[in-house]
Amino acid sequence: ASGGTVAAVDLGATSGRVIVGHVGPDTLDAGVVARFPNDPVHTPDGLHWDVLALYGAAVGGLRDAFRAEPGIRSVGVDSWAVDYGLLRGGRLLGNPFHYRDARTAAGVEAVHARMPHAGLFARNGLQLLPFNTLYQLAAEPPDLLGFADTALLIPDLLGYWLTGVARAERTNASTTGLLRVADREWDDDLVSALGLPRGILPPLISPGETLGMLLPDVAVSLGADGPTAVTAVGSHDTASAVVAVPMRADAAAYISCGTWGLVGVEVAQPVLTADALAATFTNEGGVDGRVRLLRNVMGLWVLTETVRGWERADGARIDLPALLATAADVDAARVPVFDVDDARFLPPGDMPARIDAWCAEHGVARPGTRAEYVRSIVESLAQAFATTAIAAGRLGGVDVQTIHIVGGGALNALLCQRTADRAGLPVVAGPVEATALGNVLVQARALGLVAGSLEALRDLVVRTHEPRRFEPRA
Ligand code: LFR
Repeated sequence: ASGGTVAAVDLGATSGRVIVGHVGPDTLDAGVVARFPNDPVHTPDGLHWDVLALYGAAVGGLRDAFRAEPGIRSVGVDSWAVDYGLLRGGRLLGNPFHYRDARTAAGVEAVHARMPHAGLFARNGLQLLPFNTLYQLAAEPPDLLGFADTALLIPDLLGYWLTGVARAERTNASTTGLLRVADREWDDDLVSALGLPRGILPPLISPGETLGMLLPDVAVSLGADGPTAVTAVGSHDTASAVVAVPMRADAAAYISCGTWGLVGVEVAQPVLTADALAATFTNEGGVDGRVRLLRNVMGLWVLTETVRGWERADGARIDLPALLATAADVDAARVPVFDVDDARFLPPGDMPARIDAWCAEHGVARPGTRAEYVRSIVESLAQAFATTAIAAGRLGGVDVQTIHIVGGGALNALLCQRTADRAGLPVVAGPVEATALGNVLVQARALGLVAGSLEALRDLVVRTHEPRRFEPRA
């Protein structure tokens, strides 16, 4: 056979999609068959994901996929990282919390009282993000943790519902903070030092391994008429995205730009130096044991949350491309460049007011019009992207000659151009659906539809997806 078909479920923080991928030695295409919103829900106890709605929508999308392509032999699931469901006897014990929920602050304190961040970094290699799973678990009521028998990250939870097999996929498990950076196995000593129950952490599985076959009822409900596997992929969405960056890893930095801007380089070994710690970099687990040396930059969240607030105030939708076009006409020298990574921008809320407060504290004039706010956000993101991409190269020993931008941010021409300008380096934008393509590619390789290293997979992306290039301007 010269090609085959797989399905990918990709859940993002604002929307999810189901993709059908066709892969062969010279073919790689991914078509979105279903798109659905991911609307977090506020209840008095906090901010939650509606994980049953997400699973229902994923199943509905997979049904569409099987109807369109009866030949699908494998399904892979990826999502954002760190969040999890607790189960007992196979039953979900509550709605998973959203990582932007404020409850994690207490967890950070509790964990650092037992082990300061520098000690953690040496073991798990992670940037201090207050929502890393270990802090969330430390913020759970102890009786609830004691009652649970299993914790599953979001893609693992969906995989469990599809197959009945409970595993922790390694790239995503690396974001929990409980995996040793040295060998990517559960850090039993750390788990016990933090007083967390080791028994809730399931056995690990690596991308490319088979999680299991669809449960019979699920297969019937999806209309799958042949045996269909759920294949472990880089289930951390960023890990899948990095697979499909059409880069030469020894000469490029990447930005996976969606809700977050994940800015970094790919290296063979973790970088655990004092410099990396001070620069707040992370060493997340990549597909094929690669290391994603990157930093979480606040990303398009600041822009989308700003626009969401305006839409609520106006009671009407805003045309974002039109707004970006007016922002492109604003003189960049007139708008403030603020620190997008300031912790005040993490929770949902009034972004323009927070930008104003930041400007007041730093003695700079705040933006005036909506177009100026948008331009200020774009300039600030571009500055953070440029600085971080260059720092990533320095820390990782990569001679960065090109910056790749993949994900939804690749559609934002102003952001791509200003990142190129501020870095003094060319930006190569696309593919927009890198995460889905990375998910599809890892499944395809597991099925034998394509072969080789990540370099071979990236070469297929290069041959099938024309990027858009932005040269730096003075
Ligand atoms: C991007 C992402 C980031 C992770 C953040 C929270 O979608 O997965 O990599 O830090 O979401 O899970």
